[in-house]
Amino acid sequence: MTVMEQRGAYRPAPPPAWQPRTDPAPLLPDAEPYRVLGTETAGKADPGLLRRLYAELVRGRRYNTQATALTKQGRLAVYPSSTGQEACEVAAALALKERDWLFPSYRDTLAVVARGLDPVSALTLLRGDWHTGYDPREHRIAPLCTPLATQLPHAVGLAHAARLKGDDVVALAMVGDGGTSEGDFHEALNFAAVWQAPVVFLVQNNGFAISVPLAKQTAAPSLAHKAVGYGMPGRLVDGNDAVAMHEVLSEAVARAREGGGPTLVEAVTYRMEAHTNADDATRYRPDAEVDAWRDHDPILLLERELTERGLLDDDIRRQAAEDAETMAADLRERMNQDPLLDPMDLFTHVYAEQTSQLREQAAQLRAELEVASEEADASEGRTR
Ligand SMILES: Cc1ncc(C[n+]2csc(CCOP(=O)(O)OP(=O)(O)O)c2C)c(N)n1
Ligand SMILES: [Mg+2]
Repeated sequence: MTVMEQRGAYRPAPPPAWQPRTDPAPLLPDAEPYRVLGTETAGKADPGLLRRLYAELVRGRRYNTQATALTKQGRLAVYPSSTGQEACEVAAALALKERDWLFPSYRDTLAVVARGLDPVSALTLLRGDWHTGYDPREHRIAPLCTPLATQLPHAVGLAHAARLKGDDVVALAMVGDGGTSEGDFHEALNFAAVWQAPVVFLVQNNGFAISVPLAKQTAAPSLAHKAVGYGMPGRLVDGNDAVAMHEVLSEAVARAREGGGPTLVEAVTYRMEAHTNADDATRYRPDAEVDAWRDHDPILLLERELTERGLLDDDIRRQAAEDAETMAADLRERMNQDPLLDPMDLFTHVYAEQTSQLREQAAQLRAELEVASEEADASEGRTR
């Protein structure tokens, strides 16, 4: 008799009264994105924080326009602008303490700069260099990650390890709406919840994964709802409301630090520019949709609040604009210098010990570089 023929062998015993393992109700996100700006609670926000956020948003926007200009001048290979998403970027950086870790995606240059990294170093990878441009350990910022969502399990691993060692460290990992369809997203959230790791997952739902709109990405009620399936709280926030973002992320970081486990935060925002300078967004979305979001611009929302409370005068505006301009001028100037790159570095850190294939490829490149340099010498009349 086969196993399948043993009828009854697989028949489950009558179930005991079933109970959910966790009450899902407290994990559910709000029905509407959480907002502070434009509501009564905004009046309670600390003026110092509002001004700090304002200065950072203005600086961030200027960084985006400057970096985009550098792509046109051939100084940057590619730039994924976060214009329109500055509130998410800045809030992510400000919610963390120095000892915490940030795990950014390729779109999160602003978060990295707002955390204090040199604006030029933050562009090293996008400039076409092989390495990340900074020491992740020194700054506690993982490399800007191009493969979607692979930074998420790394963040969980780091946070879990820190907890095992007794280090009071939280990891905040950033990912896009498209990235939530990756297996790595699932694995990271599952491990984080099972281990109660001190991690905050920030999904910036900017409406698109290149040309794919959210409706074609998921049938979930919201991306924040996905949290419930893993057993962690989901928070739905207006991603253009810098104060709401700062509050929700700070709360999630504090909860993680106190041993309360991970949180999934979905920031509802909009990608105002194309996916990168190499993309033409007019081919897949109407201008009217983009224009509708201009009234909900993160800088505009904050300016309204500051003005209403008498916290924004011409001097403060001018000062923020001037600081942003100084940063942009410095970025422009330093990015206009040719970087000193040794193409042979490509092979240096791939493996601790080079494989025979790598040695072969390195030898081939060395020979090609030698020929190129001889030809350059010959054409300029130099003798060797
Ligand atoms: C594993 C993997 N698959 C595919 C890609 C190609 N790719 C680069 S960006 C992108 C869209 C990602 O969209 P989203 O996660 O919403 O982030 P956004 O660009 O909107 O910030 C895709 C599919 C990739 N980088 N990595
Ligand atoms: Mg997206």
